[in-house]
Amino acid sequence: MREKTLAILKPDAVKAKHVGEIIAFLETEGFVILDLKMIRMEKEQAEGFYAVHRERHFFSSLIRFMTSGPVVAMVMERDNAISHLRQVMGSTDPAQAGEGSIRRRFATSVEKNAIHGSDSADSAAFEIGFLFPAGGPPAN
Ligand code: 3AN
Repeated sequence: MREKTLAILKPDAVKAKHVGEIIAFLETEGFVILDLKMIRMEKEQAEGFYAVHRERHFFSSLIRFMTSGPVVAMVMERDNAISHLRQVMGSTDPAQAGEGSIRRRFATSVEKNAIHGSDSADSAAFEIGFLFPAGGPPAN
């Protein structure tokens, strides 16, 4: 099924200059980039985005990390985009992430794990609307 998902290249990936390599890899995996922007998340924005994790022990650290530098947010489309992105990202913990996965290659810890990807259709709809409320660039 053709679907959309939301990816964020996190502050660690941007700082390490892995943006180009990660995007090139995602394109070779068949993802089409529909919208993309670099932003520095505000604290309130990051808290809203990660609201489902509010009660987790790592929440305040996660918010501090996600607001520590610019990130690249992207809306991407592909067949089974949500599950395929999760597959090519690899596990949250880079030590558990599969060979060749983005996190295995670029993450340095469970927190500084290079990329975020929506984990369900509901999260994808929420996250795309949250970061791209205007609904995408004009067609030409
Ligand atoms: P994923 O990003 O693989 O969906 P989640 O949704 O469990 O993982 O966690 C969201 C984010 O919170 C992760 N990408 C990571 O940056 C951070 N995180 C998750 N677990 C931990 C942890 N145990 N310690 C620190 N940060 C964590």
